[in-house]
Amino acid sequence: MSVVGIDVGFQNCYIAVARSGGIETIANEYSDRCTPAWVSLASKNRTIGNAAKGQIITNFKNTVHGFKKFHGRTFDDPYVQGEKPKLPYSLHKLASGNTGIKVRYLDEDKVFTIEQVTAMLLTKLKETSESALKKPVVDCVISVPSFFTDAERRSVMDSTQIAGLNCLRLINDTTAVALAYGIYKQDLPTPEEKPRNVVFVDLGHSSFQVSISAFNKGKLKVLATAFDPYLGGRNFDEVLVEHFCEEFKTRYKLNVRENPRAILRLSQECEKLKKLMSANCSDLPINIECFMNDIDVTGKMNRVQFEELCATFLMRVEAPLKAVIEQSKLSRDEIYAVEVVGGATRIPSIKERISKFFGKDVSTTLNADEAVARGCALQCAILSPAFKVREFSITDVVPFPITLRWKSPTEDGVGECEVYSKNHAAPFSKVITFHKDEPFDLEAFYSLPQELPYPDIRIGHFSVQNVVPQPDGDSSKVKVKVRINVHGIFSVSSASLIEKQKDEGEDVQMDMEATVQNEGRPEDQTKMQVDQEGQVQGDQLNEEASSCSKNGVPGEKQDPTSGGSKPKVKVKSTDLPILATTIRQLDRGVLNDFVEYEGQMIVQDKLEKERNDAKNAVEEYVYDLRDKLCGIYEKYTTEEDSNRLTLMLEDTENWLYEEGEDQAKQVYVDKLEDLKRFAQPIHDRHREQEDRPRAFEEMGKKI
Ligand code: ATP
Ligand code: K
Ligand code: MG
Repeated sequence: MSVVGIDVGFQNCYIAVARSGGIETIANEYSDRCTPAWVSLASKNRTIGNAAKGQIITNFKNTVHGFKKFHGRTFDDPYVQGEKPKLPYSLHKLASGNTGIKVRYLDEDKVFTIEQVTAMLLTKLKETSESALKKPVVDCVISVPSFFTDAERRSVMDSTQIAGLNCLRLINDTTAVALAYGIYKQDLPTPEEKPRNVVFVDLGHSSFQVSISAFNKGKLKVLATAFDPYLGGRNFDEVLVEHFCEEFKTRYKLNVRENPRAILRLSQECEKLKKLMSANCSDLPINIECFMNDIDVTGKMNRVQFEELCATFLMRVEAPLKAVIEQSKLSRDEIYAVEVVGGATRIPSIKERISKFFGKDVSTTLNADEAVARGCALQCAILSPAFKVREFSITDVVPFPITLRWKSPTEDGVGECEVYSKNHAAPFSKVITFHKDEPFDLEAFYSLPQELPYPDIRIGHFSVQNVVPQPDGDSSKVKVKVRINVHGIFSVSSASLIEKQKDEGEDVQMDMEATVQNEGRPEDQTKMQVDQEGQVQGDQLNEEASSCSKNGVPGEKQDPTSGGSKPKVKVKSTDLPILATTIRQLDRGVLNDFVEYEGQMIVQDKLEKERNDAKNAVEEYVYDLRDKLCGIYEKYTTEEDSNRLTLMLEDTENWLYEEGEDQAKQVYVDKLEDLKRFAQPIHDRHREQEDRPRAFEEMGKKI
């Protein structure tokens, strides 16, 4: 069983794994611990991560990045529409209304869903983990922004499945950081003492997240989260790009906006400049050679100018800080520390603002880039029976309040109940009691549209089926269980019909196991496994009877078993099927096709890699042999042979650039064999000579 934590960032991904020595962040094949969230599609294969980023200038139309926030969003979503003109690749409206990505792949026009694109990235991260751990990786924990809605989380879960991963938990970025902070702390207050309250701030490339967690020995409880889903390092890059576009227009008469390649190069340079400005106050240069129309451009900027240009974005830092402290109901002097992570918190002005707001220096004790991944790996280790780790329980929160609505015989025709308030503990199950005499529908939606990061408030539609009246004609009591699972995803997880029966003495055990006809969602399986094994310590999977039905539907009966004097009634409970339709959800059949297709693409990439390796082997052999012919092999070959071989090498080299450029693997293998066969006698003669003096030496020693 693998223990792997993955931080899938908008720009940068990190992987942490558990090995015998503890949790460590691992490097990819470029010895880089950061794998860029880039995927490049081409006529023969895909390249993912560092190599994909290298394709941006040459293959920009098919090199996909900045896609993380297309999860769970429709093509018409204002954010998606706002991004569209800024992207070098094309977006496409899928039949479902969801956002697709249109590229050329294997010389065909292809539209990939966002789930597939993220799955490609996950495939790469999976492979990187596998080569580090030297074993197959399936189980993992993956981070998502705390403000991700159900649709976004379900979409990410689908990606994990396409990539062949079993995600044990989707954990919120700032919660992962809190875990990485708390688990090794030896001096946390005991459970009886007042908790230690710590603020966690994560400013990444695309978003800003803040949370406050209360720590006691062995546990953390998130008190509140707040965010600006649209504030991140990229905003600062964009301001710089805008500035230099204007400047280059006046100074060089260049219309940079019209040239996607130029924009991409300028963005890269602006990001570098931004980072340099975090460490320097003085004027810093930006130089790009042959920028457009063979013109070299230069410019400069200093930190003061930068802060002026970015003032509106810098100002946005405060609102989430304010929101989080208000929601936590703590005063600022009850905050023990403010821990900052995420690349963009390195901007001095951001740190200053955070520190000014809380009236204390910010702490940077955690690794700003790797803390999220480490937290994910720690959570995975806690969930894994294969790994011993200190017990640590995590209680997270619900970011957006959730309401259930149903038809009711009241005046306005609807009953409504807010089942999860903002910052309600999660994961969490509740049981709601209804009194119904026929099947009924429950509509789940987010109660506060203004808080959501996108306009669609719907979560899903749940039909509770097979509801019948009691034999005496009364309506039946229906217990509906709703829950927010470990991934932070809402569902109506089960329902049962409670039948009154004549008193026969004893109470019948209530059977709470219901069938959910929702095509076996993977997270349910995971969750169940987690429940059974009792691995999630203190994850509040409590049942809590809600008084919704009483308040929401006047005239409905009180629960007969909840009265003061217990009436002698025997109850029988029957599971009711639930038909669930969650919005923007990939069809399960389609998902299975994607799993298969991802497998095919992996094979294709592997074959292409082997083909390239075979080609490279020919090329290397040519260079190597040519060197040797004028060097160590010179003595062992006749001039005639040497000339023939040199000619052969020259031919092969030319061939590699011409018709040999793009051949099947076997063609290269055969070519290499031909060369080797011809050169073998020379090689052998050289070996023989080399070995002879050594043999004499050996003999000499013996004598
Ligand atoms: P998100 O969390 O939004 O999904 P991410 O996790 O990919 O994104 P990070 O890796 O935390 O983002 O941060 C990347 C951002 O941090 C980029 O905008 C990058 O330019 C910025 N950044 C990194 N180092 C510095 C620095 N020294 N000064 C300023 N900005 C920096
Ligand atoms: K990251
Ligand atoms: Mg991040």
